[in-house]
Amino acid sequence: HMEEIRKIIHIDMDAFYASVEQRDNPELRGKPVIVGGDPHSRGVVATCSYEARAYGIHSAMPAKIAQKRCPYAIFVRPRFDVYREVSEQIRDIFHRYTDLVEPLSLDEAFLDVTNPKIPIKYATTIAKFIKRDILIETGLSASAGVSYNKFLAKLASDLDKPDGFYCILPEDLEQKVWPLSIRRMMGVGSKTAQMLEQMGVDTIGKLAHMDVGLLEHLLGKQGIQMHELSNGIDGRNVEPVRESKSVGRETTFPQDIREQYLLETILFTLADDVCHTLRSSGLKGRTVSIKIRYPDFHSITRAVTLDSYTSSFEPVFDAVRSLMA
Ligand code: TTP
Repeated sequence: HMEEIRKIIHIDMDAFYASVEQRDNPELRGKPVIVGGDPHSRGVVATCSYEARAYGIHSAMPAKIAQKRCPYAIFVRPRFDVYREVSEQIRDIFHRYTDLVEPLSLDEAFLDVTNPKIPIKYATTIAKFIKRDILIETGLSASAGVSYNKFLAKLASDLDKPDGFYCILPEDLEQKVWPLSIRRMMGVGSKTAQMLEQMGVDTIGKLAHMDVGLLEHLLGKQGIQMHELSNGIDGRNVEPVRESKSVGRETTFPQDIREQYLLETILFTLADDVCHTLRSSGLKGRTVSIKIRYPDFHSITRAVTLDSYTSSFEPVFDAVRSLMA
């Protein structure tokens, strides 16, 4: 029998942290605002206002570089409590329309409105209601993407930012999606993108027309999935309660640390913290990974999968230590 066509909405707040700061402090409105760490030490940009983006500033950029690009930018520290509050407000709004809500982060969620709580015929109408509710109740703007699967809904919410509204129907794939850069695809990292671009595959459309066997040969299972996504096929459901997949801790030092024993001491504390969290939440994990960031801000990760699930310090720290070595 034919599968019912689903109606999926993806909502993403615009320049989330920065918009909250501009909302709460009128002096910041209309100005380049950077939320994040200190440019005089090793702060990183969490996000920035659209005014700051005009200078080429973006998330994860060292604050020092951001300040060079825009000396008049205003730096503010994040206020996570306020962001969490707004996050709860928007989640309450989502739940007026459906309980099939899958939050991806504080400011972003998928909604399945195939059978909404309120009898509204069009998903596009619901998306507009949600945007309106968010604006009236939080004073903030969001972008909405509407489509028939998660991949396309998320893609859509990004195509008309800020205050965006974009809908992709099955018949729109060729015209609206295929001309887009493969870099817009979720799950395509810059290395994969580079490799594909070198083969001349720079758009989602070209990816859709690639031989799936070749893609599998190049990228394994991920290649098959990318081929499906680019052809508008994505069976993933909106999953209302997401179990946490990982527990982690990280820290940034005020000065570079190179001495292995010092790094081990710090990893010891971080690993101990992680194991405490695991135990107090009744969780266990099997894959241990570490991330190291170098003075030039490039980072590497290494992971190992243990034979069994654990929340005990010893096997975790053993793994951490050999990964660092
Ligand atoms: P995003 O939704 O990725 O970005 P954004 O809301 O700031 O801007 P856009 O309008 O382009 O969607 O991230 C949401 C929040 O998460 C962001 O406001 C700050 C935080 N964040 C970080 O702290 N570090 C990061 O590297 C990123 C990408 C986001």
